Amino acid sequence: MAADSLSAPIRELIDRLGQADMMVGIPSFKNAATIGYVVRAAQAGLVQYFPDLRPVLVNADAGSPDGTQRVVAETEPPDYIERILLVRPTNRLEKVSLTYPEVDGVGGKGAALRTIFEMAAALNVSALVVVDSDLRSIVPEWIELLAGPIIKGGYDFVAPLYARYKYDGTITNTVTYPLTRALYGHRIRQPIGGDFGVSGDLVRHYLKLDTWDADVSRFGIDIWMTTEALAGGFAVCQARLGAKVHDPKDPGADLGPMFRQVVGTILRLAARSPERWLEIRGSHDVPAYGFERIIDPPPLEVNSLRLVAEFQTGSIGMADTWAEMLAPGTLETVLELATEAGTRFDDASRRLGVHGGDTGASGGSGAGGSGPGTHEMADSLAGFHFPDDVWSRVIYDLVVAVGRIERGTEPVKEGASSSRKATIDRYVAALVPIYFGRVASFVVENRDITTDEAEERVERQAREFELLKPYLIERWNAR
Ligand SMILES: Nc1nc2c(ncn2[C@@H]2O[C@H](COP(=O)(O)OP(=O)(O)OP(=O)(O)O)[C@@H](O)[C@H]2O)c(=O)[nH]1
Ligand SMILES: [Mg+2]
Repeated sequence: MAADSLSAPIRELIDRLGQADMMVGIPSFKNAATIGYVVRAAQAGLVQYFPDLRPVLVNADAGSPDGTQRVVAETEPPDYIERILLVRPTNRLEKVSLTYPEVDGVGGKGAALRTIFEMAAALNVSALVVVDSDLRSIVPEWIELLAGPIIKGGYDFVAPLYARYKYDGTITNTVTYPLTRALYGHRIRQPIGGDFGVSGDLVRHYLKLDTWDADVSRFGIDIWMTTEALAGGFAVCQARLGAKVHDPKDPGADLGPMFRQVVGTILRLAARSPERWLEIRGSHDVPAYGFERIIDPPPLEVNSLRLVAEFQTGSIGMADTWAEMLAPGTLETVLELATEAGTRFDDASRRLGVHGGDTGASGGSGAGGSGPGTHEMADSLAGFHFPDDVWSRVIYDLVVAVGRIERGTEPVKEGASSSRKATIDRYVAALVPIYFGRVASFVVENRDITTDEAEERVERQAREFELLKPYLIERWNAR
């Protein structure tokens, strides 16, 4: 990471606070509607579970125009704990809301977290808990679940474990979980969950790394934190948090940029440091803290028609890039699948009576009564199947392709590093429609099964990644 970039007001804040034992950090961008609840839960958790520590809550906001920071400033901790329990916190709970500076001209979730890391290091905290500001399902116990393993168990990194609806977390399910598991050998089910516990040691380690880039300043931050914790040999565990309920996103409509930032980051990290994964075979469980829960997370709408349509369109506009980044065998299969996606889209839209680019209500929801719903769309595409092994090869081909660019043998001419970055960005952008095809297949095949049963399909795919790791290694070494 580049040199410490704390602004004068943030320095003054640190001087005023002096020292803290534990920090809850909350990045935000236009979350006025939900952040008050998150702040109340975090404050209650700090008082209830860690009454003897010096706590501080830091909200790093993007300068949201919707009053997010005001909500944070005005949110008082609930008083029921002290009224009912004989708990008298030893120290006053400090709470600050600030506008974080950009990192090298880039703002985003990662830039917000970087300010949080710098403050945590400056205040010398032993544990930092970060939670998203759009959470509806956080309860005070999350603070204990994420910080307890650090403060009482000696762990350095606590990743979340939650029940998510079968169609939520598609970037996690299709890429970050199986790839992290196969590359580094740790079965961390939610490597980009957004809610983490980090030890003071690991925060200091993060601040010394030189792998921070523009994608990390945005949504690449979560996978960067997880990967660097694993690569640094830190003690890692998971915490069972129950359900993750947050602002829902339809993969086809909302997740393109996030996909590029997250997947760009995981690929770059893998390609830059092959010694971290070349020798690793198989995988092992990562211990989990917290009582198991039985919860049905609320459903999420997915427009699978749009997903197959974009897959097919991608095969036309991006065929040249696909040919550069995929192995010939993979390319051939992917092109066949994309053609099939187009045919199925045409059939399905005829049957459902939707035309051209109009694939139904925005977000795919049929709830408004306009256009087909999630299940109906998936049903109309019945039989569409993007196999696990093909998807694994696609991702492994990308690792190899990004490696070729990152460690390029061409002489470093002026601007070479920026043109390398542009090429990688182009590859990752061209992966998006293929990811859409893979997600469509997941939705279609799992439309009639429960979230628990769909979990078994995610595991099956993760095992396929492990099984095919020799394919990656062979191609990597053959370059
Ligand atoms: N400070 C800051 N925070 C951001 C920015 N973008 C997103 N965030 C915060 O990052 C957290 C996660 O963002 P979400 O948009 O909910 O993304 P997500 O939940 O990880 O994504 P999905 O699981 O795919 O839905 C939330 O607390 C956001 O407020 C940003 O530009 N600046
Ligand atoms: Mg969210």
